[in-house]
Amino acid sequence: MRVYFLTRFITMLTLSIFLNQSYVYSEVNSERIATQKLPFTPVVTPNGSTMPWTMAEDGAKVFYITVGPCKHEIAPGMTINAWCYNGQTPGPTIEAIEGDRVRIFVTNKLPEQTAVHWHGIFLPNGMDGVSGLTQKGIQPGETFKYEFTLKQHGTFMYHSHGDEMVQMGLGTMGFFIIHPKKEPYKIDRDFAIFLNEWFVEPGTSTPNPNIMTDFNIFTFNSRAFPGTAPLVVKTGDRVRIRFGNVGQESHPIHIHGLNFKVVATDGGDIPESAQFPETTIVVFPGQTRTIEFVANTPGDWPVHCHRRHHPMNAMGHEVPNMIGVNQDDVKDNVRTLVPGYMAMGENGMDEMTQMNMKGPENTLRMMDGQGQFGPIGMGGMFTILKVRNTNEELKNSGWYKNPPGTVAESVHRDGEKGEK
Ligand SMILES: [Cu+2]
Repeated sequence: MRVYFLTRFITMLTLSIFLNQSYVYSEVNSERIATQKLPFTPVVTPNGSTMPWTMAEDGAKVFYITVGPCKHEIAPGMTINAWCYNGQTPGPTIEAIEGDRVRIFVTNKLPEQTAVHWHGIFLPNGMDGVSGLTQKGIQPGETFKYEFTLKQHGTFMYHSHGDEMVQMGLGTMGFFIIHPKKEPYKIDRDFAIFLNEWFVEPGTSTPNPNIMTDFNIFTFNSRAFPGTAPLVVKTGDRVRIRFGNVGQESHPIHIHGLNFKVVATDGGDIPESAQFPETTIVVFPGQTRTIEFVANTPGDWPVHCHRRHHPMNAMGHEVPNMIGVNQDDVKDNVRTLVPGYMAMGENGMDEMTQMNMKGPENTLRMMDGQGQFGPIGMGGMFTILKVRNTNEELKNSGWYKNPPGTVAESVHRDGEKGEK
């Protein structure tokens, strides 16, 4: 039976205001959003959106995907020419329920052929979305129909399978989440985060997909800090985060202040007896990893990739190592040619953050973001898990108000406070 409720839309709208995210329903207007009484907690794709669907007469859930070029903001101050699903990278998250029949129309507005692969999903071979092998390529201007019944649950992905280097390298990826018919336990907050890396020559705006190893922009849902939306949860919430990766690199994602369990991969659920506590989960290309934890301790906790260059923005790879090198003489000599020249890197790169140095056009500073105690000195794959005690605090998700006496501070060596 067809059931249309506005609840889902209102929930998404509330969440979007809550997390300062924009939800774009490009193909279907809000009155046509088809929802049903949800047997699950809806997934939030920070900085992204959920794909709307309609129900066909025969009960199939119908989704429309248009793949084509789009402008995408990595963070304020940097916009790239990407290839997107429904105008977004990652594409809107598809959510369905085990047992659903899905019918997905894919229209190609790229300048070359494509196909969409449904990563990890059990389906008839001809629906697998590999151009040339399992279907004809979708030519520019053509629309193809995919249709299959969902026989499993978990965190899966959709991405192009045809000129992958260019198409995925420019952003064609998205989550395909299948909820079980009945959740074994309630999850309070459910987030989905795509990991990716790009190479954008400083001063330009089109990612270079030919790059094999030397990337310079690292993103959560195609956004770099300080452009990443925070994950806002309430103390005691049972939180799920789903990570996906179809990039070139592996990303060890670390969360401060808590430990979590890896509960599922794109291969299925991990039995409870095989789960173990972790603080970092490595997500390799072609994998999804789903973690769960209870947010026990209020605060502003970093969530970031632990590769040292990945919570950073564009940096020059030809920067010489000047750590510990006295550059006073160099500085004076260069100043005769370039007035006001400053020698950098002698004491680390943090001074770049402190001095608010400006780089080339359309290029993010290497590290950025201002916290309540000063510059945060991060970029790239970095966001903040904001755990709050009360609904009031959740609404005004500013900086965490630390209880008096619980913040590290400057003291005398003998332990007394004050000027040293
Ligand atoms: Cu990384």
